[in-house]
Amino acid sequence: MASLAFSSTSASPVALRGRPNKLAIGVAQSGACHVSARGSDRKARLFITRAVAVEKKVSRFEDVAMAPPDPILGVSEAFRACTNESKLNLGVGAYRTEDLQPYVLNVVKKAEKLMLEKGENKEYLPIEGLAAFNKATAELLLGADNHSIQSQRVATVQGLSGTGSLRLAAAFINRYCPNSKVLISSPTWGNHKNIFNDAGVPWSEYRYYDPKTVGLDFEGMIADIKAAPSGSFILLHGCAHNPTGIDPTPEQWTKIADVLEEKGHTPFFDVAYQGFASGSLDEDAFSVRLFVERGFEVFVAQSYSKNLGLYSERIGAINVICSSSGVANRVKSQLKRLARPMYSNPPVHGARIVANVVGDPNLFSEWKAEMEEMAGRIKNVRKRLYDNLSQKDKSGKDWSFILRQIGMFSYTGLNTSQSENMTNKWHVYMTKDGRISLAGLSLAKCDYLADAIIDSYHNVN
Ligand code: PLA
Repeated sequence: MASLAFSSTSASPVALRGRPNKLAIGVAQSGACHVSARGSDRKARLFITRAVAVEKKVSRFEDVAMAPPDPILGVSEAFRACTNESKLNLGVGAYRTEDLQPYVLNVVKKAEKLMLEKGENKEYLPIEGLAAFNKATAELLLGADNHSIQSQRVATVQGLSGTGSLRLAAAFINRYCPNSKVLISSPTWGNHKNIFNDAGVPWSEYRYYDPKTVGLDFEGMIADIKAAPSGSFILLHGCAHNPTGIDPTPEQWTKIADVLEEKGHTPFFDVAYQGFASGSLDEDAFSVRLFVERGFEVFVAQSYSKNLGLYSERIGAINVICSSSGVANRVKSQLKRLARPMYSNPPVHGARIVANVVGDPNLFSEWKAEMEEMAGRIKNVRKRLYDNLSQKDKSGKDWSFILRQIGMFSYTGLNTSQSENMTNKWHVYMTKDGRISLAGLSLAKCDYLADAIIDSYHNVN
């Protein structure tokens, strides 16, 4: 008789499969029983081997630490878990209707209907993505008659929305400009740092936001860009800077271009809000077009999450405007080479939606009208919030900076504890840097939000 520290029935590998390993050990330790080894020592050894294997397999990942929740997407998780009726999700930049419901654009529904009627197949796309999409996206960004397009100097590769496009460009920088640094604004969209960290690209910050004026620290920005090693990549938000909502003026953009030229830096634009900031696609592309016009080689990551509401379709692009068509061809070939082992080729659905909307004059003008409407709703909410704050706050504080900010967000100036008070006391879910997404706010809720902001600002240090 052999005494084994497990039950021959319940501790069988099949029975254990799918159970948490800790439970398996519990069984192994407490369920001691006798198993007959008569007839076959081998059988008994097998059981022992299995038991040892089970015990050893606590987990090879036991030392993996819990990752912190994402500072932006984690806010939505916390919001979903909250049961308070007044709760508001002003964390992630996702457009909501006045009833605070997600919005699918009518042009998207129409394009999808067209796509269904065409009955297109689901074959793999080429690595660089859907040709009609790539053409449309570069034209939207630069203008169809832009010289860089006419002379085939633009390398466009469809990406996994803005994030995936930024990540692909970061991988390119890591491989082909390994000693270059990327300069990012302080503050910036939090994921920029993760993207460059994971791609192994060194980065540092340039001054951008001045808390004293709640405006742009233009002098600081220029000084830091000047001080960066020549040939750095300077990450710029094409429009509607996230999180501050503060953009340089056209004159300031020109000065920024002068400094980049002087230092031999390469501009790298993140364009996540084209058309969403001002309501006009062309106006919001001003900064990018200025740099292209001036003859820079430019990186531009684009996203259709916000302007077409295609958040979960993961549709965007990376464009590299090069000095010759030969360089553009080679750059594109290397972007494809980087994409292939990462995700092979991009998804087709969102690309077809964009291509159909942009390619059809009626849908295109309908899209522009819908975009204006969305941008307009956000502007109305911004104004109402400002009105409520200035009427209710008797301290004399000037809230007019809210009106000067543009895009989806308002950077309220609330610090971490004040932002936490917004959530803990008022059930207003927002990022800890004091950013609120006005796209998730309704006119009806401005009054409540103003009370929450005034309380948090004046009563919490
Ligand atoms: N670049 C900037 C400046 C962004 O604000 C965002 C999205 C992206 C890129 C990436 O968007 P995409 O991958 O969906 O195209 N920022 C959001 C969402 C709206 C997020 O954090 O992912 C935000 O709440 O800041």
